[in-house]
Amino acid sequence: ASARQTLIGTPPSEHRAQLQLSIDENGALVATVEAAPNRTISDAHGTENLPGSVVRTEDGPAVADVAVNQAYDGLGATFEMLLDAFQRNSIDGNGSPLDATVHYGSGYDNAFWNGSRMVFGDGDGQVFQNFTASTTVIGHELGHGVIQHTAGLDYQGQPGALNESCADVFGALTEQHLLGQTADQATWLIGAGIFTPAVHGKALRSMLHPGTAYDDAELGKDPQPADMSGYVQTTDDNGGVHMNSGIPNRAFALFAVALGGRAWETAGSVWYRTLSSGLPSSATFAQFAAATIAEADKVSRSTGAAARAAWTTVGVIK
Ligand code: ASN
Ligand code: ZN
Repeated sequence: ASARQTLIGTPPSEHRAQLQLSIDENGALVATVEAAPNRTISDAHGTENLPGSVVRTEDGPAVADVAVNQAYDGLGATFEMLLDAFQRNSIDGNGSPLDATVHYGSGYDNAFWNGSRMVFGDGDGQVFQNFTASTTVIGHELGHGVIQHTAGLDYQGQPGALNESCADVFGALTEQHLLGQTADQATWLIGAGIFTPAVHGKALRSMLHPGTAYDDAELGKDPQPADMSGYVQTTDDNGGVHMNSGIPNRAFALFAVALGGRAWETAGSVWYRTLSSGLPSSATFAQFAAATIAEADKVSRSTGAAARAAWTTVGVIK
């Protein structure tokens, strides 16, 4: 222990992290981050006042309110995925606390990352129910925090759609990691379980089959394009960030399924390294594709070829 502390120092105690050094079977030095989450869940009690009152803290017992426990567990699942898959200690990579507010607003039909915390509405009860019910939604919102601390993709146009897509990637990987699913076992759905039974639909989005997540009399049809021929030019929603994200979402899912195995260990690590290796915040689809292919090529020729094939299928590269 003393040799380790001499080498790397002792992390501040509030970060609750420890770097473990070991020698692997090839004699190489391996560094592993050992860390624990630091969660605080607050309740806005149906108002739009943040943060609201604290209702559950780290290592505190489960409470009577299901939404509080769902948020607590979903934050934990995301934390564990980031640590296990990418050796990333929380949102900022340095043990940042995980803060969330539930019961935000009245009949509030969304969840969001506000730059420092996750905020969850209860839904209007007609179309949406409680947004904490979906691990993919929680992983998505926390993923926005990771993106903010890495590539910082601009929330507009193509970099905005990449920001949305990468948040979906973190959401999907969180659920797959929690359930121990391989890429071919996964649903690749984002937000399954937040529609009320009245809605004709499976989820908010489908990463593998964009445009097929719902088809409902009230909501309409899932508008996501599956390739560049359907790219949506609009000034709504920061340039259609939640629509055009379907294109890179499908590239990721196709890549992960082609590689097989656990997506957080394969395709996920290629995407994560792309986000954290100097990608410009203004990256276009083509720039992002080239960067993921460069990272995939470092893994192996076949990994690079699979990445190229996926981006070709969705029409981003020729
Ligand atoms: N749930 C949405 C998202 O995280 C909220 C938003 O558009 N800001 O993308
Ligand atoms: Zn988002």
